[in-house]
Amino acid sequence: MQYQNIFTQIQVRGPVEAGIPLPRGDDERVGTPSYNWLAGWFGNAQIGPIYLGFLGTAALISGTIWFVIVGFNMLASVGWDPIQFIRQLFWLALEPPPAKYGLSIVPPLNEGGWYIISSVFLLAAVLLWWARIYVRARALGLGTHVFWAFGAAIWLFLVLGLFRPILMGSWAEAVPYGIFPHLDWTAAFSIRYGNLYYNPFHCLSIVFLYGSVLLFAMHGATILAVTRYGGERELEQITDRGTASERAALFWRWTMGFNATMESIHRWAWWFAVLTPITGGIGILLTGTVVDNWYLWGMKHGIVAPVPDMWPTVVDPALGG
Ligand code: 07D
Repeated sequence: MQYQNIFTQIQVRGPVEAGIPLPRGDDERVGTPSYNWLAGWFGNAQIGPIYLGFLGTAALISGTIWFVIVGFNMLASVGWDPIQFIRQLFWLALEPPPAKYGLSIVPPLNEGGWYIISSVFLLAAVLLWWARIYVRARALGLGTHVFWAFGAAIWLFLVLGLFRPILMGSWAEAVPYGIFPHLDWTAAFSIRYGNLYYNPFHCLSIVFLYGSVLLFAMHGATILAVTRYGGERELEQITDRGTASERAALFWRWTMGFNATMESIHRWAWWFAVLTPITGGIGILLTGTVVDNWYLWGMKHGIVAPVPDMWPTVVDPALGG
């Protein structure tokens, strides 16, 4: 007999699982559950039922309105030509209002008005979904860790699109909606403020981003490596001896002299993940408000070496008349 654990690629086709009963009879799960072979490749083969409820439905509707407004503005920008819409999709954008409108919430529709309207729906969608995560976790008797982690991402989202533009006095500071345009925005932002690499909070954010990647790779690889001993049943194994978990822990202790525990590795991962956008948001909020040029800031604080005094003084040709 070969040992089969629940961490296998075998797709079990038993009776569908309906989920635990919900309190106060608020069971609004919809959809008839079914099995999908492709879904089983990536996760659980069972699809549905899904709980939508008020918050979920409102979030999806609001998010769809944002998406459609952005899409139609892009379509309008190519003269309503569907072929050009597809061809140029990655370059198209719905831009925020120009700086001359400041923080006005009613600029002309085709000069950022649609951007403001769509942003209200995006904000509502994200916040409604955030509330949904809290309510669902509570209803299922879970902790609220996912809610707080999503809150960390929302912090950066709000800094980029709401808090910083307000502090700077203009919606023009916000990020455009579009694939390449939002990348161009990050590049222009970095250049405008003297190279974001010298922003210590951007540094920290990258540390936590890459750190998250490293921790996730280490943990994922460790669990895969001990799956033949049932390593995915992490919680049951925390206190047991001779289990997959203990072997996994010993691998790391004997490799690098120290090991996380089955519980602590998940706290490490959670903190690294949430600190990525938390430190990132601080860095963006300081940019243009407190610090105007991160390169010069770095020079002032001894991070950037001063330019050596070895070149003749260059006079700006534009001043020559
Ligand atoms: C963006 C916010 C939360 C998102 C939410 C979702 C929707 C709906 C719609 C599905 C991710 C909202 C929902 C929009 C979706 C549909 C239909 C979280 C976000 C709630 N950088 N950089 C970071 C690196 C450079 C720049 C963070 C690396 C250049 C700017 C991260 C490099 C320049 C900003 C990071 C590098 C530059 C950042 C993001 C290398 C020019 C930010 C963390 C190797 C390109 C952001 C402090 C994150 C930030 C940010 C990494 C280079 C600009 C660590 C690895 C020098 C302007 N950069 N970067 O979790 O926080 O994002 O900066 O070169 O604003 Mg950077």
